[in-house]
Amino acid sequence: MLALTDRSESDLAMHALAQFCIDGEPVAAQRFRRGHIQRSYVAETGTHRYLLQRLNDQVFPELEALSHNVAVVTDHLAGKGLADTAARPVRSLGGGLLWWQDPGNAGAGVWRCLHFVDETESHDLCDSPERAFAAARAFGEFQQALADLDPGLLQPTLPDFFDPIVRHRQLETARAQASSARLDQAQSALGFVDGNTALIQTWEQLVDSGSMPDRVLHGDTKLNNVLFRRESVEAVCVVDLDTCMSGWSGYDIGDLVRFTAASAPEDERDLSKVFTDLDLYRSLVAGYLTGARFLTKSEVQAVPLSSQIVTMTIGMRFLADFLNGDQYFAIDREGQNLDRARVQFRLVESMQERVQDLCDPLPASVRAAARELIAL
Ligand code: GN1
Ligand code: MG
Repeated sequence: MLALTDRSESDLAMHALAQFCIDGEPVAAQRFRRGHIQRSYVAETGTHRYLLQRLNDQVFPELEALSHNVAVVTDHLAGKGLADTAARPVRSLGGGLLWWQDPGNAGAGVWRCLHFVDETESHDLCDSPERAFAAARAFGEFQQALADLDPGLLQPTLPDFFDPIVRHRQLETARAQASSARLDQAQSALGFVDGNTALIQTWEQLVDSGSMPDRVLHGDTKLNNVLFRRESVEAVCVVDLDTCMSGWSGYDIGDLVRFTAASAPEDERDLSKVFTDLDLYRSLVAGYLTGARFLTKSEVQAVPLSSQIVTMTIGMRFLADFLNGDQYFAIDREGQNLDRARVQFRLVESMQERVQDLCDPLPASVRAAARELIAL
């Protein structure tokens, strides 16, 4: 028998699986490459499959708060008979917590277990307007189901996570501390941010106007956080509740547009391939408004602005991380975070080129106000 510290991480995943309320005995686990933050494994017993995640406690030092938020959200869904709207967490043995840590071996990590949703697949690129519609409706319905949940019940696990002003400030700090080699490489990306601070100010004015209520957000509405029935455009459920927190509803639709209407992968190197696809955008807006029926007029009219500001914000986060030496987002190659940032800025530019078209899919009653908002 190997000492825990000698085990490979997939053995640790199997060991961790046995600490949760599962059906059967763990028999195998293998790495499942998804996301930039947590490390995931698919682990099986003879009869069931589970998703085991080794939690990144650098990013989420408040594990109780993270677990609390997931429990509040999934319990709320279950209370409405909607437990299958999101991937279901499995409680640990004894403690009933949604995570487990070996008390005798802190180096073996902190683990979480979820039911694996069989016969599904995820997509990194959107292949049709139908898929865009289905993904957006799934996230809209998720928000709808949580619209009567008091956002104050969720803890701010990642303070200021969605705030473009704070993200801009963090980028400036990273710029001030970066090596000259990285600064040189990042020059044009930084120039884009410097030339677009008006966008951040517009967002600030909107929030200051007090018209944006606090909502429970999913907070990471990428297309690949929706599971689709295999070889179909049927959305089965949403996954990754790590960033469920209180925030501005526009964040979720904005992130959805950023990722799902993009013509190319998040880290595409050839920027000539990158643009925001307006057909996909139209389907996203239609799907989202079909699902999220609670939205006020002010929130709906902010959709085009949200799409730009969230894309800009995540671009600033990638860029800050590149300048900081890639400490936050996992990378497979040098320069990947800079490429990710450049793609986001190219997407913002592409939205700005067609800025009035972004208002067309909105209901006629808010179109004029939406145009005014982006013209600010
Ligand atoms: C991270 O790890 P993943 O892919 O679930 C990040 C999101 C970013 C996203 C960009 C906790 O999500 O905020 O939008 O990368 N999650 C966290 O792809 O920072
Ligand atoms: Mg995530």
